[in-house]
Amino acid sequence: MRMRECRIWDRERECMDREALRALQGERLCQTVKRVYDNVPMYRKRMQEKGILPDDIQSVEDIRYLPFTDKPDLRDEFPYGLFAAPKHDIVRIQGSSGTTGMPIVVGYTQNDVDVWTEMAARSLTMAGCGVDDIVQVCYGYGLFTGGLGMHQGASRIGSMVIPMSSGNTSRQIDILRSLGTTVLCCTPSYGLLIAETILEKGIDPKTLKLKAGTFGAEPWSEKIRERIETLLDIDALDIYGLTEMGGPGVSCECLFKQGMHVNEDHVIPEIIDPETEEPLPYGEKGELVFSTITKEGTPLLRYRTHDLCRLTDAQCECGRTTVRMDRIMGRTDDMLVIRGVNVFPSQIENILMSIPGATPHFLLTVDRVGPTDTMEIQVEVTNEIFGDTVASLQNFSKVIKERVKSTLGLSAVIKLVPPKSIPRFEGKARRVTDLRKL
Ligand code: DLL
Repeated sequence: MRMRECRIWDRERECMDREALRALQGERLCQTVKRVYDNVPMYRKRMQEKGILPDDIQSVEDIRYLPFTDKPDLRDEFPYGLFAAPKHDIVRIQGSSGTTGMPIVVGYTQNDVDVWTEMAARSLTMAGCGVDDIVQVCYGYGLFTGGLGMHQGASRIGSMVIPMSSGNTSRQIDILRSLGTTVLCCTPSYGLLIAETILEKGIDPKTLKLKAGTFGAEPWSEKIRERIETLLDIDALDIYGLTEMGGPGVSCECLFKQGMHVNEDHVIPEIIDPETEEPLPYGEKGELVFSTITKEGTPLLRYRTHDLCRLTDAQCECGRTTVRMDRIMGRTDDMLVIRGVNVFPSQIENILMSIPGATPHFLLTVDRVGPTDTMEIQVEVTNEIFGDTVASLQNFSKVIKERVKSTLGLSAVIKLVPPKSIPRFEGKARRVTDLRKL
């Protein structure tokens, strides 16, 4: 840590006595269970199938009796099936990729937006952010929660916000220099690209005002942290979140960098064995599961994130009492995070199936060139397409490229390959090669 004051946004909540916190969680969990039982047919049915009534849930320990929720549930109930508040109380929709082409969406009441804003404000405060800071938000603004989430959090603190959104690195750097940005918010790979471009441009980082960055939305490593911190002379902190839980700020690192503090007064984290679904004790690696306990719009019980992680309740030196989570160690499913965008191989299959002449046989190679993720898709095409002129083939790959771009928001190199050239799999198809070394 660069000898800076360790600020806390909401001392009363973030440093709460753990017994009192457990009691508060229990109370809020009971309210949430009642809310979903009364308002969400899927939860009522699942609880009835398990033979549980809302009154059977009395404390946070009883969470283990509740049913799980998973991404396909959000897709099956798309768009409004899981809403637990009347539509006229919903003031915001955010969303992300589902496992097929269909996005998942969650609804926020004004209170949900406020809670999410508080969580982001807490996170930025962990990075030392205050009213005098200038926060450059280079996450995308839109259905993705990164841009708006960090924007709202910084505004709540009273910092000066620069809503840059992602892309156009040269312009990002011009703004960062000329406006004197002190806190950067983006994916770690974009943070690294900005840092390396600053160096390439011959700018001395010491002449910049930057002091910290909160980087998240994709996995990264201590090596990348060290590189960003060294190149920019800042504190680089990990921030975690997911659309289904509200967005960025579900947890974030403080300046001690010993894991991300989970905002346990709003979500209850659990680690389960992904196979047996049994809860695991603190310290053991397993799948991270969250229950929302203050959400009104789309409350979710025991949501399986498919992120592999570990929790600890050891006291942190910063004074916060909340449970901390390790860096995300991998996934239990095939979801990839490419340039901060969640990508399921099944989405690519769906795209290809929708283009006559393309087949569902493809191989996806993800790599990292410098700090930037690259994506190449080899697509097997039919005889008719493959026998066509070079110009037609170029045109055909352009169609696929554009469809990938418009569906995933990502550019890919498309390589067309002859019929039957891509291996067929008898077991689980292995369509993805991830060459990135984090
Ligand atoms: O990525 C929200 C976010 C925005 C978090 C900005 C942090 C900063 P989704 O698009 O729904 O939401 O993706 C959620 O991204 O389940 C993880 O697999 C991955 N992820 C998010 N943060 C981290 C992180 C946003 N710090 C999915 N480390 C999650 C590793 C992360 N993976």
